[in-house]
Amino acid sequence: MHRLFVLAALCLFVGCQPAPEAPQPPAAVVGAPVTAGAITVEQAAARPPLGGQTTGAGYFVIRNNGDAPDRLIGAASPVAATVELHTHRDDSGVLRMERLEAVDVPAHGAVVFAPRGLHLMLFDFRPAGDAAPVTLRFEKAGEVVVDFAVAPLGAGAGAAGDHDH
Ligand SMILES: [Cu+2]
Repeated sequence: MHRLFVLAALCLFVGCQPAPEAPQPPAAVVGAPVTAGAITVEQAAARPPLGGQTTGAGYFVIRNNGDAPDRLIGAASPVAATVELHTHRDDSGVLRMERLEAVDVPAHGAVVFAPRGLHLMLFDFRPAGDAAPVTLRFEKAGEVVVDFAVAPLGAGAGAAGDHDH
């Protein structure tokens, strides 16, 4: 009787009982959609710097599944010195880049970051391996960490005079 009690007490201390599970972050799947609040970011891909350059570009789709508009107000990455929001502007037939302070994401809408349009500009971009974590900062949804798939743009898409990003 006494002995049983001692054994049971011992069990509590040495872990006969299943220990409470330490929370594990979900395994990151590169390029998989990431959701925070009403915002979902999907198809995230980053182009590494071309030969002799140090800047890369990031592309993705933002979906706002909510009833209120949100805004992308900044971005950062541990593998880039600076990350800026850029767009391209047609300046008398010449595509020029322009830095944006923020990008509106309408309620129940989507915004596409794609070559020759909106893009993330990653300065001094040094991705390690085939994924680069980038934190996108939204006014309402807060910070969303997305693993960008790092790959040069497909041969077909990059061939037609898609010079820089
Ligand atoms: Cu740019």
